[in-house]
Amino acid sequence: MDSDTITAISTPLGEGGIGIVRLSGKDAFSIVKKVFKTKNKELKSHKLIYGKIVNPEDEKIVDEVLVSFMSAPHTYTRENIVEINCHGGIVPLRKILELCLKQGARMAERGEFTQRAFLNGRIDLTQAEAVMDIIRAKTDAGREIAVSQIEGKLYDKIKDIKEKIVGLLALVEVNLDFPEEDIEEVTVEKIKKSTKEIVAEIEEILETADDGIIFREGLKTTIIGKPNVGKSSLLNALLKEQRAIVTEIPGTTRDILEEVISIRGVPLRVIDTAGIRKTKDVVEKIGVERAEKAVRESDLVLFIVDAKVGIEEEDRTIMEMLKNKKSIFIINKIDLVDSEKVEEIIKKIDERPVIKASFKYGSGLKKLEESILNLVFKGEITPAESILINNSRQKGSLEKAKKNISEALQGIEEEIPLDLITIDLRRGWECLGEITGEALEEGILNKIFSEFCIGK
Ligand SMILES: Nc1nc2c(ncn2[C@@H]2O[C@H](COP(=O)(O)OP(=O)(O)OP(=O)(O)O)[C@@H](O)[C@H]2O)c(=O)[nH]1
Ligand SMILES: [Mg+2]
Repeated sequence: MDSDTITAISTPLGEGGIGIVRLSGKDAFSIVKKVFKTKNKELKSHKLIYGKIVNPEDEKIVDEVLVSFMSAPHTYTRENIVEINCHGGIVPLRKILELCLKQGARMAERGEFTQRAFLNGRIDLTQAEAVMDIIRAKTDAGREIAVSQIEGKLYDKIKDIKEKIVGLLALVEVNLDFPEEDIEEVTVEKIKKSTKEIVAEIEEILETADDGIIFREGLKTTIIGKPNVGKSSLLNALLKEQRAIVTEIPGTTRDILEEVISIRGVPLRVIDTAGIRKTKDVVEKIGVERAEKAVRESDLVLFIVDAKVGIEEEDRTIMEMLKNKKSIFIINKIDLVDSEKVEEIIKKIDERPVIKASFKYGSGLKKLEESILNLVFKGEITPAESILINNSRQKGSLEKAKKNISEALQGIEEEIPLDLITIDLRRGWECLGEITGEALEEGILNKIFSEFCIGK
């Protein structure tokens, strides 16, 4: 356990009513006492105390503040914590941070406060990850899943499965110690049954994992098409604001533009791209390359053609790009043509959902939203309360656990000696420990926490 005292500015840098400098560690109190002047005789724990931060070198007042001293262990990190509430400007915050550093604190790494909460055993890794998920939640459903993880819903479930595996291992031991015929038959049946149950329980959690990941990370959705078909008009219509520049000049959008929207609580990271065409213009060319890259990396593609122009050479190239992608085909500007022309275009495309739209006038949006949800959730959005897992790391470890325990099950069915089966069971147990963080190496843990924000 690190015993030094860390500090950081915990509020976003910018102008705000209040800004907070936070410290955690055994010297947090003594460091702040050197720079904090108050008329209060007693610095009661978990109370806000009014006073001033004063530079000990020149006795000048830095800012008027409210300070809370929080004694271990009932704190976020389980260490002594001090939070200095000053005025929310970059200069006072930096000055106070600097004073704390001069008095012996060390600059905190990203996520280091939460990492200490984890290392000191106050929370497990799923709860630590959920802290960041709340901060970064894109929709209310995403927040709800994170809150249930902070409450320990996933942790409890994993702990429960791990205990069942321990029970299983004990059963196997009994069988190995008393190998008389009759006991063996009974216990082998029992072992088989509970191994099956464990695999089923893991499968059940995995079922909603992909939906959980979408709620946390957002569905990466790229709008693509030739220049001038109405891509930016679609982005604006989804956002209900004039975010992207729309003009009648083909090649208006030069770079990719990303915005988050929510469709019935499902966050979509919608990317507007430069129109795909062969071009000699250097800037536009880079834009086209970025558009192609965005398509490769996206979960869903919205492919637009102009009803008046129909399908051309470039559209076929795009369709080729979309072969193994979830995509929706959109015929836009239907206000400019008659329905026969639209039907003609539909005949020329392969199967995929088709939407007829006129984004300039807001029509086709409802159908498009439905079509997106159908494609991603097969019609039914998983309710947030039934989702336990919401990130790829957790999913990966759970899949490994499932694989090991399924191998154990197969071994039992093939009547492989039971002592060999315990190896797979133990491995499965370890994979579950990766989810809660007990069985992870320091390097991996550091990497996870380095993705947190500063001051958390
Ligand atoms: N009539 C009609 N015009 C539309 C519709 N949607 C977009 N437009 C017009 O088509 C032109 C191009 O629209 P944009 O949204 O800028 O098209 P884009 O695909 O983003 O174009 P680039 O950025 O150049 O690739 C603008 O003049 C829009 O007003 C529509 O549904 N009907
Ligand atoms: Mg555009």
